[in-house]
Amino acid sequence: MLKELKITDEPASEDRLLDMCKDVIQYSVKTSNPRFFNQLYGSMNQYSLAGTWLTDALNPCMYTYEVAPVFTLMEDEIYSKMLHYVGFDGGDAIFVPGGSMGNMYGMNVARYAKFPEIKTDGLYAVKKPLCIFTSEKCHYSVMKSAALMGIGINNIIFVKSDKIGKMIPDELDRHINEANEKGYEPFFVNATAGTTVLGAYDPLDEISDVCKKHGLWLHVDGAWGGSAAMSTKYKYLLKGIEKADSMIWNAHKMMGVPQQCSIFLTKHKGIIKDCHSANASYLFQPDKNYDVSFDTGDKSVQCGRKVDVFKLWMLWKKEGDSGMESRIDHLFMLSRYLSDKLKKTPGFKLIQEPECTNVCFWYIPPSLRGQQETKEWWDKLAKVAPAIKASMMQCGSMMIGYNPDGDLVNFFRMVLTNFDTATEDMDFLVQEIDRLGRDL
Ligand code: ABU
Repeated sequence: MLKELKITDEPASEDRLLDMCKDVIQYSVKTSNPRFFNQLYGSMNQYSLAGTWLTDALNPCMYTYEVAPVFTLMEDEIYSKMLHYVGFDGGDAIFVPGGSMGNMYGMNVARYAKFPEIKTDGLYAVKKPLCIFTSEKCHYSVMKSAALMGIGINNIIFVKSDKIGKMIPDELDRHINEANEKGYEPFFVNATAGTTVLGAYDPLDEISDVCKKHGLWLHVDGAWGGSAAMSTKYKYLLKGIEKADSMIWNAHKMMGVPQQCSIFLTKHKGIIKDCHSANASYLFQPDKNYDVSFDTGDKSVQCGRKVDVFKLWMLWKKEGDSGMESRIDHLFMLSRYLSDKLKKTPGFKLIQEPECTNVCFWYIPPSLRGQQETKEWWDKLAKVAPAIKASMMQCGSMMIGYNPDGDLVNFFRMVLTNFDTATEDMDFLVQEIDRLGRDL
């Protein structure tokens, strides 16, 4: 197939293209398989898929109401529902291409709120160096955003997390005081609702009190764990979210919508547009024959913006709020089922009780069981997850990610995002890891 990827002078026949499509399917990872646990997404819903196909067939662009009238109104409906779930009623929102961009929006809008002059005069408008705060377990996009926005990675102050990965609010308070004393200009705190690896939820209620005390913008990276807001049973994990200023929430993760589907939300109506607008007169003419407040293009840092709403709207409309809640609860149930099973099964060691739907654990092969946990032992254990992963990829039975984290050597990070996954798949996973790893 590789040599067929080359585009040459010769046109290809339709038959050849069809063969290529079959090859593409054969050699691609089937991320909607209920045993794909590798990443923070992976699911397929027929209504969402239909929404995607129809969107692409219509090929609209979201910048103006005149070319995307229905999808603009649909976005408004989705925004008001999501804003309501997190207590930002009356706020504002915009679809963005992924969680990383959403975190950058949070940082940019926060900076605009405190220093609007930076939009026109650049960073020189502020005399002191800007700084921001985030936990040591935050997503790496916080670093990318700080670099891109001219804040600088060295001006990110990383706040210590506790042993299960939650930011320590007293440490945040201490760092803010210290930064003020050193002559920095703090403006932004990023908290995480569902960290990428361990799935920890930062204590938003306490963090928001610290932010209020110091007059700082609180942004919540809920790209992964934000969907808990839809669950009566698990929304306690987001306690205090309504006191935050902004949030990113990825529907393509726990809500099971196809990639990409990310929504940046803020409780401050109007600020997204004020911060990003450039008033292109060829696109946003004020004298159109409709209410131009329906043109959303100037809220976005993009010009062309793909329609991401329809695939989400189709799923949500089909399921209703209650169906969406059951789907989220199902994933949480599976994570608790798996962690209980791992605790009872010889050779498995749970890293910590799951808060979100990530379940992190080591598999200890019989050759390493019952021994002293010396440095050499941990070095050997570090090689187990990569070896099992290689075998599972070879036989194609399932796909799970692994990684080290801080002092913890390579462990499996099981991620539950697919509503078609069942408890039987959890039983299979445990047996399969043991089958692939018992002779290591
Ligand atoms: N925010 C993207 C996370 C990628 C992953 O760990 O699956």
